[in-house]
Amino acid sequence: MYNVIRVLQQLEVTAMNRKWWHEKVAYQIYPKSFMDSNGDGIGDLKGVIRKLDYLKELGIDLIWLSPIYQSPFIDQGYDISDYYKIAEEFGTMEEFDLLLKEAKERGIQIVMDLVINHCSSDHVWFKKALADPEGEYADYFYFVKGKNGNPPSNYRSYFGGSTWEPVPGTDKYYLHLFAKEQPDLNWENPKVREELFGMVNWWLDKGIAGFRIDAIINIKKDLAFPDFEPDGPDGMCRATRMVEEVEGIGELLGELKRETFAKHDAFTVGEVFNMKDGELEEFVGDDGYFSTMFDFAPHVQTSGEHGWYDTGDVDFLTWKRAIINSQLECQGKAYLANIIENHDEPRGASRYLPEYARTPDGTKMLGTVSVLLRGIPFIYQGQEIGMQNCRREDINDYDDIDTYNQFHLALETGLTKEQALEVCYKYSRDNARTPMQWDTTENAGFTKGTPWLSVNENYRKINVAVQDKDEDSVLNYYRRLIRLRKSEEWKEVFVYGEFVPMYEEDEKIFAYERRTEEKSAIVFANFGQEAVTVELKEKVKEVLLSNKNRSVEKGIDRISLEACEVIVVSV
Ligand code: TEU
Ligand code: CA
Repeated sequence: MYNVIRVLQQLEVTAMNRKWWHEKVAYQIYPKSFMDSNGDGIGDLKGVIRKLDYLKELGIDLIWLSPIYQSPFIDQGYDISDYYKIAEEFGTMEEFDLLLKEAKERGIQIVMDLVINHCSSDHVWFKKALADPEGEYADYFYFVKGKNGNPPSNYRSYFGGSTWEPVPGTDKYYLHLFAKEQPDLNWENPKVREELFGMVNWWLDKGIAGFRIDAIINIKKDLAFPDFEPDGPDGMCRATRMVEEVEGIGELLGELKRETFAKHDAFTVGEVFNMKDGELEEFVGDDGYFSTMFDFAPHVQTSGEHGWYDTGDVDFLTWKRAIINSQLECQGKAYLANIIENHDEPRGASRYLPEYARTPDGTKMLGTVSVLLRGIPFIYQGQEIGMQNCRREDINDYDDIDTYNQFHLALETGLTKEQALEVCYKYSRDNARTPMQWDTTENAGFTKGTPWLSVNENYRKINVAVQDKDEDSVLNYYRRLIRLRKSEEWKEVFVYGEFVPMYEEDEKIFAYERRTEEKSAIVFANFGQEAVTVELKEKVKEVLLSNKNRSVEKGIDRISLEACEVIVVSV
C-alpha cells in the first residue's frame, strides 16, 4: 500500500512537462561591479567576457545580466533611456555580440534584464511627452489631472515621496512608482505594447535565451487611481495597495507571452511580488506567463512594514518554514527560482546565518540547503566565495537611491545617524553591489582605477584567487555542490525529485529529502551552535557532499553533526 501511495505521489510531483531550462544553474552578474577591463572603475562587458571561463568552471549554464542598456543610472541602469543601445560605460553592441558568441562556445546562455514597467525620463518617448503634453507620446505614460491642486492620489513611491510629479506647464501629473526619473509606461496603450514587444523580439532574435523580468507585477494600474487609507505620518499609502487591488494583469501578461517569449521558447524569470493567492499556476505553471519566478517568500518574511528601519532579524524557523511551504506548494505545479541574495538584498551569508555561523563552514551550509532545493538555483556574483555585507561610516559612501531614501526615513523616525547607518549596514542594496573580489591586489583586482563603489575591506581574505588554490574553500565547495547537482548520477533526483521536509519543527536543523522512485538523497544541516544527532529511517549508502570532509560508515542510521555542519547522503 505504502508503495502504491509513493508511486502516485511521485507521478503527481513529476507531472510537469520537462523544459529545456529545468536542469540549468544560473548566475546573476551585476555588470557595474563584476570586472572592469579598462580602468575607469566601472565593470564592463569585456570584463564579463574575461571571466567566462571562471563561470564555466563553476558550472554555470545561464547568466542573468542586470541591465546593460543606455541609462543615466539614476537607479543603476533600471532606468533605461534606449532599449536598443548598450550603455557606453559597459561597452558596445559589438562587444555584446562577442559576449553572446564567447558564452555560447562555452555552453553558456545569456538572459537579459527586461525593465518595462517604466523607462527613464531621458527616454525620447518621455521627452516628446513633456514637449507636447497633449500629443500622442503623453499617452505612452500616465498623465493625469490633479485633484483640487493636489496630486491625483495619495500613493507613496517605492523610493519614498509621492508617485506623482507635476507635468510642467499643465495641471497634470505623471505617475512613477519608482523614482521620478522612472516614469511608468502606459500598458493600456496598444502602441506602447507594440513598441515593447518589438523590442523584446529584437533581443530574442539576436540569440539571447530569455529575460529576467523586472517589477512586472506593477504594469497593471487602476485608472481611477483611488486613494487608500494612509499608512504613515506622511498621509500617504504604499503604491502597492493599488497594485494589489487591481484586477486584469493576466491579459497583459498573456499577450506579452504570446507575442514574444512563446515564439522563441524563451526562458523567463519574473520578479513577482504581491501575486494574489491561487495565481501560482497561472503565472508559472506548465503554460504560465513566465517559465519561473523567484521565490521571495523566505526573503520578505521579515520585511519591515515601513522600511528597513523596522525590518526584523531573520528567525531561523520562520525562514525555514517559508522555504518549505514554497517547495511543497509548487511540487507538481511550478518550478521556482531559488536565491539567497541578489542586487536588491543584503548578502545571504550576513543575513541568514547567525553571527557564530558567518564562517566558511556556515556559508557552505547555507549554499547547500539553497542550491539543492527543487527549482532553478540563481547564484549571485560573489555568493560562491561567501562575500558579506560592507560597513560604511558615511552615507555618502553609498551610491544607491533607495539607501539614501531609507537612511533619511530612519532619521525621520528618530534614529541617530549611527543607528541609521547600522540599518544600512544590515539592509542596503549596496551590500551586494560592492565590487567582485577577485584577488588580493588593490581594489580586489576588480579595477586598475578607482572603483565606482569602494570594495569591501575583507577582500584580502575573501577572494577568488586565494580560494581557488584552497581545496577547502567556499569556492571549491560551491564547485563540488554544483557538480553534484548536475551529475549524471544525481541530476534526476535534484532536478525532478520530490522534496520531502524532515525535522520540520526543529529550531536548529534544516533537513530534507530529494527522491525519485529509484533514488534518494538527504540534506542535513545543523544551523545550531551545539552538536546534534539526526536519525534516518533508512540506512546511509554514501556521503555525497560534506563541509567537514566527513565519511560515515555505510549502513548507519544515525549521524551526529557538529555546529554548522552540513552533509548530503544517499540512502
Ligand atoms: O525591484 C523591484 C522592487 O519591487 C523593489 O521595490 C525592490 O523591492 C527594492 O529594490 C527594494 O529596495 C526592481 C529591481 O530589482 C530594482 O533594482 C530596481 O530598483 C527596481 O525594480 C526598479 O526598476
Ligand atoms: Ca570599465
